[in-house]
Amino acid sequence: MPKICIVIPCYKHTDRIEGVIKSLLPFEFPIIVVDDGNSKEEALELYKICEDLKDVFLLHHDRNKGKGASVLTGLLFAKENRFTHAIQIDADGQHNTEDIKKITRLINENPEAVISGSPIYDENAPKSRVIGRKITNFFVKIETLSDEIIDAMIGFRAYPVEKTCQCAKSCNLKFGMTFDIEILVRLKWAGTHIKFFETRVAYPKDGHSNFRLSDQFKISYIHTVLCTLMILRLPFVLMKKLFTPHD
Ligand SMILES: Nc1nc2c(ncn2[C@@H]2O[C@H](COP(=O)(O)OP(=O)(O)OP(=O)(O)O)[C@@H](O)[C@H]2O)c(=O)[nH]1
Ligand SMILES: [Mg+2]
Repeated sequence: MPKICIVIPCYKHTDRIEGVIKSLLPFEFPIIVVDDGNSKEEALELYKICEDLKDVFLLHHDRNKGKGASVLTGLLFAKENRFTHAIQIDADGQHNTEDIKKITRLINENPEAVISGSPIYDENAPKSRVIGRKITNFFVKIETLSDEIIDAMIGFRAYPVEKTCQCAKSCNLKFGMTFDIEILVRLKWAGTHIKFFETRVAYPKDGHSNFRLSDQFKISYIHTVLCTLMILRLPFVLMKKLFTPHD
């Protein structure tokens, strides 16, 4: 029986996270909020939001470490507390929390898999981000030699905790905005299946994004690394394909 929790990385989204947490409470999953080195005022705000809520845990980074590091802090806490699955969701209210029901069903049906959103954007989604995602998803198909991964960037997904912590530990992962892409590719390389569900992603006009142009460069770098590793892995992948008996 899966034991599920929710992980919310939070940096500069204290104005939005309360609504996200409130909409998640009815699902009765413990919620782990990671304060990623926010300012004192924002950290205090987060503390006030979380303090009286049952089963809401607030973890701190003493400095800003990046989205991936925040997710991993949440995952390690989930592991220590024997959760089998952690649902990652952004703090900025862009994701449709109602879809937690779909995720829960998919976790129960596929306990070994990663369950990931396949985004349906609203009309406000910046063109640059939509195109950037398409490029990333194209490279991910090459890196994994598969079309199983429909979207590698969404921050709304469920991880099998043990396997994901092990995968993150065994490779020298980057922990910023490239984490979502890299962990998915590496989990796929490790033989993990990834199941997708369609989910709306909203871009409210007054929303705040931490995504910077520098993140786009870091994403290009991570694809260079992953493509190179793919080429190095290629002989082993082909050998495995050749020598695995088919029925
Ligand atoms: N960018 C960024 N986000 C962080 C960091 N630490 C935690 N986060 C959280 O990671 C999530 C994603 O951040 P966003 O800035 O919304 O990035 P995004 O959703 O990929 O980008 P948009 O599609 O433009 O919203 C949010 O919950 C942030 O609060 C950090 O150092 N940088
Ligand atoms: Mg966002």
